[in-house]
Amino acid sequence: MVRCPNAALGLSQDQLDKIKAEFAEIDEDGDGQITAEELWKYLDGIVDFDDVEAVVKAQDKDGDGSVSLEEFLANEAANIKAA
Ligand SMILES: [Ca+2]
Ligand SMILES: [Ca+2]
Repeated sequence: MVRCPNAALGLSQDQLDKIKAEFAEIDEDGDGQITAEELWKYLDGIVDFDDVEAVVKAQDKDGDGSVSLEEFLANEAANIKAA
């Protein structure tokens, strides 16, 4: 399991748990990486696959083609702060 980066992200334990649960739900094969395919399936195909791919690319900071829990957390934390 990844080390808890919540202090650095400024999230409460509650927010962190919710984000982790959401990540686990999207990560269908449980390998700790969200691919565009997994996110697209999670969204029930209601958006264009190209759009989902763009979202994954934007969140994929290390450029390995998928979103790790750390990348997902960083992105969600930014969203929460921006809200
Ligand atoms: Ca996965
Ligand atoms: Ca990545």
